[in-house]
Amino acid sequence: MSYSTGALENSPEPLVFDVVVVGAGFAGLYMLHKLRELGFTVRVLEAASGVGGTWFHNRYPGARCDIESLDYSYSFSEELQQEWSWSERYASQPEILRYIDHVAERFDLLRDVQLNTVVANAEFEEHTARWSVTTEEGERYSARFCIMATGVLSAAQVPRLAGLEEYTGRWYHTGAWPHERPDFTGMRVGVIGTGSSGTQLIPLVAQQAKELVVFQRTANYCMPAQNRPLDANLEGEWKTHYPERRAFARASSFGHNQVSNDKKGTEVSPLERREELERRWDLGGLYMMRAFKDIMTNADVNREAIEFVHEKIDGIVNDPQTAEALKPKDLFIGTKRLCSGTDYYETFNRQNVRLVDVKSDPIKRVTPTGLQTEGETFALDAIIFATGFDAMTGSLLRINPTGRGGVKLSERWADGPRSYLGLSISGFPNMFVIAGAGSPSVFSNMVTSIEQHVEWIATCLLHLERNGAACIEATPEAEEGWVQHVNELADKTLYRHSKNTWFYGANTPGKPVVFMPYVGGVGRYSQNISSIAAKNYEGFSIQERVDSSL
Ligand code: NA7
Repeated sequence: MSYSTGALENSPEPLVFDVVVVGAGFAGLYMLHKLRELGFTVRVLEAASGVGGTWFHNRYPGARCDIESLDYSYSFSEELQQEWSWSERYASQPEILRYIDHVAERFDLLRDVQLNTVVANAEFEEHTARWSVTTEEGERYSARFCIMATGVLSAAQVPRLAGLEEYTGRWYHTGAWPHERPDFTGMRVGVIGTGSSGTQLIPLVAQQAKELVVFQRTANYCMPAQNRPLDANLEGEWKTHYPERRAFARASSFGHNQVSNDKKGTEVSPLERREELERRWDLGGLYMMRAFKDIMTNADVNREAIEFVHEKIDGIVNDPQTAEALKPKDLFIGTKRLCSGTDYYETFNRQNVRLVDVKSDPIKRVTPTGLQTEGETFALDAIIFATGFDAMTGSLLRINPTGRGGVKLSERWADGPRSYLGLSISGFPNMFVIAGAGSPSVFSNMVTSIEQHVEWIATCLLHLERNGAACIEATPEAEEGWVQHVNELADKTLYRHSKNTWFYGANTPGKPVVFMPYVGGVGRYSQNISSIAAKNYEGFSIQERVDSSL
């Protein structure tokens, strides 16, 4: 292995590493740990002033994971999982960030993480077969491998609303929330967006604000999270059986231990279906997605779940007109990311909360003192954009790496993201993407999928080193085959009927509408990538090293 040492920090020469990792969230930190263990020199470049990625930035009130905390945690260290205790069934953002900070400290990761460093450019130099990475400050890095741990929900999107520059109140985006927590007490607040972030935030802001106006374009299904303090017996049981629990998650469809019903909705009686839906509502959060084996493939079964949730909304929300507006229309349940919240629908019974349907009365502009729809003007002291992200590809395209032949990723992806296994892109040798488009990613427990990718990439890099290889690159044919496979799987589901979602990139103006995640399941995906590695990296071309000094 060529152990290159970093050059002096102030040198005009590029700093030299085996690997540059972009991003210090769950993915980048574990990648660093794993590669360092194997003897590679690594530098992690992170734009933020702290580690944590998505969990560093999404500090809005109510921000919480929708996967149970015992599952949503690293499995790579038995000591770590034994010593850490979660306080709630679903961890809040501050607790997850404390956990990530703890991991960074415990494994002495920070010494190889460079914070406050925005990557401006990443370019593959064909003559050296190395990546040249440049930061906004003009620092240069040279590395054999460039690993993009840039996150899938990291590129926050504020809609381009006329008049926003002249707005005299305070405005925020949930995905770039300030560290000093804003206090909305006594204020008139507008929230735009009713996805996962909006539905988590709205009940808490409603408790503070004098008036809260929720601007809803598309109603979404919000399941009660049924969050509660973590049961000590449950934690004990998990800690005794962590290896089995983790193995189960890795072989499962979604990368966690949530129990899926292996019966199809069509196999059971209407009464049993109703009981199962009720049970899933009580289990809370994403459990509804696993109510029946065919809930995401059979329209009738899905519709029954929709009717069930509509009835729940009617039962909770006092004002029939508001209840009606909160019911998603023409949207199969789960095809837009299901929300998991606490007291979301109940919040609309408060006297200080009003729902405005901006599909029928669209937002026209921001005024200096509030917001104007086609039909009404709202005075607002603060506006919160819970308007989501340029998901899955946004953070990578903002860097817009350059591959072979000077081709930019934005050119390569002009018709939508294409990759082999969601890990590698043809024409971009020695570059890997963690949890990228084309992998289970957002359709899974992200930590499970991240660990799977990190371990696969680490094994691959070791393989290349041991075999004296200079470059690995997905072949165009393998990439084409994988893209087709990802699309074929998605086309068998109800997702194809709801293309107006971030899964398809439809929430980002100008983005090609292409289904991005792999829906085949974490276990199946894992078998795929392992067998590809075992077959000497089938679908990749591996080039010998010509000059051993490279
Ligand atoms: P989402 O799920 O993309 O939700 C964004 C919301 O903002 C959604 O309701 C959008 O309505 C709405 N939106 C976006 N732009 C506008 C404009 N211009 N006007 C009105 N409403 C708008 O983002 P989240 O942050 O809530 O969640 C992202 C993921 O993070 C989530 O799925 C979890 O995996 C964690 P639309 O539906 O587009 O009509």
